[in-house]
Amino acid sequence: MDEDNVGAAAELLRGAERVVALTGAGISAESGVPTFRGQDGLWKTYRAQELATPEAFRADPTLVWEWYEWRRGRVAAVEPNPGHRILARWAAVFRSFTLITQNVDGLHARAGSVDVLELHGNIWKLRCTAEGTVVEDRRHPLPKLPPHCSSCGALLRPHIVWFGESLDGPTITRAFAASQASNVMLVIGTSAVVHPAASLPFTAAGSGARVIEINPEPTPLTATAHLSLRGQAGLILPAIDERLGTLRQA
Ligand code: BJW
Repeated sequence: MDEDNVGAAAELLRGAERVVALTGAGISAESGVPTFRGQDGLWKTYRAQELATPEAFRADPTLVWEWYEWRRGRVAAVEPNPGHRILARWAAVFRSFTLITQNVDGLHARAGSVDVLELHGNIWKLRCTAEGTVVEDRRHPLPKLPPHCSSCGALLRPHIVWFGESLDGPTITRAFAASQASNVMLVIGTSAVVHPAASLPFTAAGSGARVIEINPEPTPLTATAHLSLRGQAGLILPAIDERLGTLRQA
């Protein structure tokens, strides 16, 4: 691990009052949840346009649901890792700490984070395609595929933002406002290619925030980030946390 960069990240965080963390699939990789892109990513085996679009769901709801059932099973079988847990703890360390995630796995909440801005929805929630009502349903496997709304009988869909769909207005508005107001923004485990989430760190940097990227690989954000820490989030976040503790005591 690059100890100098860990120290530099802790120094930036020590003086920060308003901190934002944006996470992507990489933070859950060490828990055993597959990422989307890259060597072992989901999109290597499955084609996004056949599964993660409203058109795919309209064409074959059972196929799409089978894929989500498989993913619900994987997520149910894993635990949050030290990266999730440090971010949950940091809510009490900084005057203002906003956690924004692109992940739908709910692992941040299971690690103890509250008020997480889930930009792309949640795999444990189902939405009625007719009424738009959202219900939480943690059963796995679901008794019947595809599931239907108990009130009107219409198809239920995963409460997830697919390609070409709009993000929840209040959630993305809060995410941009927090990014714009931040002193430091951590960008952890995202390939930084899916918008509008990928625009958040650029908004933060443009408003004067220091941007710290944590990722084993370079991304389109790397050139703009003030610090890039190469490696696994589950190792780097605890290392920063330890250094931060030492600095705060000094
Ligand atoms: C580790 C690690 C370890 C590994 N530690 N790190 C502007 C420009 C161009 C296009 C658009 C634009 N605005 C909108 C668009 C269209 C589109 C888009 O962005 N397309 C681009 C791909 C080109 N966006 C949308 O359609 C969005 N809707 C929208 O904007 O509506 C209005 C509109 C529509 C159309 C045109 C214009 C406006 C909706 C986006 C919804 C994204 N949904 C998905 C799928 C959900 C389905 C599901 O989960 O089942 O969300 S896509 C998928 O990608 C998923 C993720 O949340 C998202 C981001 O992926 P993430 O998290 O970055 O994961 P990976 O796998 O890409 O990267 C993992 C990273 O971790 C890697 O970098 C690894 O190196 C790293 N890593 N181990 C730390 N241990």
